[in-house]
Amino acid sequence: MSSITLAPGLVYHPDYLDRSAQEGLLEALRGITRAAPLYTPRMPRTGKPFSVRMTNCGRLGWVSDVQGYRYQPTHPETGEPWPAMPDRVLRAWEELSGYSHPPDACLINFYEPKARMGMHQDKDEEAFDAPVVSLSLGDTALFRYGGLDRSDPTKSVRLRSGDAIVFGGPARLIHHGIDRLIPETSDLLPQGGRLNLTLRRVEKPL
Ligand code: MD3
Ligand code: FE
Repeated sequence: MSSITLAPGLVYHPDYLDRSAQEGLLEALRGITRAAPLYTPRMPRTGKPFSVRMTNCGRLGWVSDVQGYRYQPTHPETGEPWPAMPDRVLRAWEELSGYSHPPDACLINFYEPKARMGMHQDKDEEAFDAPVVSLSLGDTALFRYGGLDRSDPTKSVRLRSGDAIVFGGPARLIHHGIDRLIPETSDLLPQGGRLNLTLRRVEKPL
């Protein structure tokens, strides 16, 4: 398995999932979204809707509404517990994270062709010693990342279907976002668009 270190703590694994693994994971995600439907998160305070729709699997899920950002054990609309993480997702964490405890949260982001995600830091977790592992499925995304300071220079990488990328150590708190999708770059999702899974350890291990 090839991997490329893009910056200290930032490791890119192109083609981590082969086509049959991508299809298997997509099937598992269809089951998850039947039990825990994609919902439209809203910005804290303003209530402005995100262009990305979201759901989660695992013990904790990241949610955003007018009240704020947080992790919670239930779906914000159905009130049900989040579905379990698929085995292939747990295996990706074991193979890529280098962290000795399992993930407790997996955020699933769904991008329609015009969706984007502005530059931000992920800092709603307690365990900053754990990396974040991202898996991409579907159309290629232009991913942008910078540094710890909002004004640090940025670089872009194209994240393709099956790619994994890991942010740990000094890269754990960098600014990052998705500028846009590149249309018709994958036939995995019949209607186009992109799914991204972010695997995390939110709570500190005992
Ligand atoms: C760098 N998602 O859900 S994945 C997010 O493609 C998020 O949906 C994007 O940013 C997406 O928070 C980017 C790559 C990623 C994920 C988590 C990170 C990069 C990260 C956490 C810390 C630093
Ligand atoms: Fe993020």
